[in-house]
Amino acid sequence: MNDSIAMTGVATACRSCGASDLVPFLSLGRMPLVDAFVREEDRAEPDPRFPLGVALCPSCSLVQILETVPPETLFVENYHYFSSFSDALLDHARRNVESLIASRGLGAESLVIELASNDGYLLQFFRDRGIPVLGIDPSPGPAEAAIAKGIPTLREFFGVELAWRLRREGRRADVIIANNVLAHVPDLNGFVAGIGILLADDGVAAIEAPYLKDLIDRCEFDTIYHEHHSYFSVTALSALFRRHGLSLNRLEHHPIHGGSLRIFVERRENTSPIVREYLAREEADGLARPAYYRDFAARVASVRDDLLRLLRGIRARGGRIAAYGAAAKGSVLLNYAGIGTDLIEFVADRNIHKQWRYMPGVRIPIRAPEEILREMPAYVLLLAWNFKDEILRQQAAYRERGGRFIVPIPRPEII
Ligand code: DWN
Repeated sequence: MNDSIAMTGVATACRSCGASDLVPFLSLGRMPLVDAFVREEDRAEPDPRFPLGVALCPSCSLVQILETVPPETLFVENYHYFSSFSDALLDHARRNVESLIASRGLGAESLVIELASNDGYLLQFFRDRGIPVLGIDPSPGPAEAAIAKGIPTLREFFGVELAWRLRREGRRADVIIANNVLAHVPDLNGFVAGIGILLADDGVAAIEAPYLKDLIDRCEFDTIYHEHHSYFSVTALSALFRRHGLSLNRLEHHPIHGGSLRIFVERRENTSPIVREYLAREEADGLARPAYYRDFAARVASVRDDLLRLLRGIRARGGRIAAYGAAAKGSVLLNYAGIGTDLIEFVADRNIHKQWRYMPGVRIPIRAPEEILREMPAYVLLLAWNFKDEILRQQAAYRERGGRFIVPIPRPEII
C-alpha cells in the first residue's frame, strides 16, 4: 500500500447534469479507502486518506461526494467484497431473478447481462434456469470466483466502449441487471449511455441503488464513502435516465442495505403510478432543496457522540467490546468516530478474504465469527446493521450466554 495514489480531482460540477451550484452539507473528514483491509505485512505503511465531503445538486437533486478516487484503486487493487457471504442478499437476488424470468418470459433465447456481477451471486440463478448470462466486473477476486462457478465474466469496467463492442458482436441484452454499481461509477452519464447502447429495443434494465431518502431519514451516514460517488432520489434517477432516452417506468422499494430502490428502465415511456407517487413525495419533502439536508451534519455528529459515550462507559466499567461485520460502512463509522483498539478488541467477519487483516485506518484486527464465542465480550458493536436479523439469528448462542449487541444506526441502541 502506498500513499502516492493520485486523486482524480475534486468535483465542481454535478456528476449527472453538470450544474456548478453544488451545495455541500456534510464532511466526514479525511477517510481511508473503506474496503482496503490492511495485510499484516503492510501494517507499517500509513493508510492513504482522502477528504470525504458530500453535496447536493439543486438542479437535478443528485447528492454526490466531491472527491474522486480512481476506480482502479477502489475496485481492482483493494476490493475484497464478495456478495455471497450474506444469505439475506442471496435470497434477495434469487427472488429478483425469479420475478424477472416470469415477468419477461425469459428463456434459452434470452440474454441477461449483469454490470458489477461480483462473484456470480445473482447470475447463477439465471444460469441454473438455462438462461444465457454474461457478467461484467473489474474486481479480480469476485470475477475469478464467478468464473470458477461457470459464469462467463468479463473482467472490465463497463461503459460506452464496452457496450458498443458487445453490440457489434450481436450481444444485446433482454435484461440488464446493475445492483449497487450506479453509485460506484464516476462517469454516470457514460455508464447510463452504455446501458442504452447494450439494451435490446424491448429490453429492461433492473437497477438497484441505496435510496437517498432512507439514508437521510435514518441517518445512515456510514454508507457514504469514496466508492459511492452518488446518492440517488427517484427524481435524480429519472432525470439521469431520461437524458439518455430511457424511461424510469417502475420501481420497488426494498429494505436491503438500509433501504434500496429497484428501478425498471425501458426505452418506451410507460410511467407507473408508484413512480409518480415517489416523485410527488420527494417534491413535497424538498429533496431537491438544501433545507432538507441542513440538520443532517448535526444529527450525524450526535450519533457519533452518543456511540462514543456508550462505548467509553462500557470500557470504564471494565466491559469488553468486539464488533461484527468488516463492512465498508463499518470502516466509515469507526474512522469518523475515532473508535480504535482502545474500545474494540476485534471485528468478526465471515468473509475469509478479510480475516487476519485489519480495518482500514483504525487497524482493529479482523477475525472469524467463532472468536466471539471464544472470547465472550460483553458487547458486540454491529457494524453490518443492515443484516441485523441474519446476524442475530447466527449469533443466538452468544446472546443466550448473555452477550449483547449494540446497533449504531439510526441511533445507538443495545439489544
Ligand atoms: O455498495 C456496496 C455495498 C452494497 O456492499 C459495496 N461498495 C461494498 C459493500 O458495502 P459493505 O461492506 O458495507 O456491505 P455489507 O454487505 O453490509 O458488508 C457486510 C459484511 O459483513 C461483509 O464483510 C460480510 C459480513 N457478514 C458476516 O460476516 N456475516 C455478513 C453477514 C450477513 C454475516 O452473516
